[in-house]
Amino acid sequence: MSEKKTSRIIELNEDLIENNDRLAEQNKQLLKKKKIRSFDLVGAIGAGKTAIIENIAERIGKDYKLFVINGDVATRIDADRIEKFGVQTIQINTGKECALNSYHISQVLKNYDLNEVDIIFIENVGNLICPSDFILGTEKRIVIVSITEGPWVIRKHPMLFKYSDIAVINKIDLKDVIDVNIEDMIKDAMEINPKLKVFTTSATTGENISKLINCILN
Ligand SMILES: Nc1nc2c(ncn2[C@@H]2O[C@H](COP(=O)(O)OP(=O)(O)OP(=O)(O)O)[C@@H](O)[C@H]2O)c(=O)[nH]1
Ligand SMILES: [Mg+2]
Repeated sequence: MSEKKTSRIIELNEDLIENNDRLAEQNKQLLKKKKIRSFDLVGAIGAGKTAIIENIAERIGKDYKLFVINGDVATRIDADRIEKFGVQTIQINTGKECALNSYHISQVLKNYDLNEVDIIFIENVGNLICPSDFILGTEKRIVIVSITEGPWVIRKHPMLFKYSDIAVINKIDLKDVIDVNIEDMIKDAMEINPKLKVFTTSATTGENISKLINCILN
């Protein structure tokens, strides 16, 4: 590829990220104005993002009005799962894109009546790489991995851990059948970002989910 072409691609990417950041800031201000708390959940395919939101909906859905945005390449399987808990959802299908961006969220904020909403959870497309470039304007970001992704998953994907506020290591109910040292995974996360609040959970048994919810609500 010629030098000229390469630099044009880099410029375009920078523009894309700058525009995304600008719109994310607008989303943040709007959410603040409406007094809506907001969290985006990022993580690998199948790490348990939807399962954790299901747990949260079950436990606090009666006390808080929740609104969930589910991002997936295709289908509305996740949104349907969450709606079973009486929570309003929007499923965004990104097609060829591997992450949600702040434009997707701005469209939801613009087109839906969120006046009664207390907390928005945004489940990003299952992917440990793409979402790191595209902030959405939420108050906090939660990165979710599970022990079945192998002991090195955190070290191999430092960016999302660097830019998240809370980290969840899920599926700890499988610790006796998976050869992984959970303490080492916690250490890996803390080394990348010492400010991270790290939780080890099981969305299946519910272990430590209430601790995670306390952290989210406080
Ligand atoms: N054993 C066990 N299974 C879990 C746990 N959490 C989720 N699962 C299972 O893992 C599979 C994937 O869970 P999901 O919640 O769909 O994962 P996800 O991160 O939302 O996946 P995508 O949206 O496809 O990226 C499902 O079969 C869940 O039942 C857990 O803590 N322990
Ligand atoms: Mg999901």
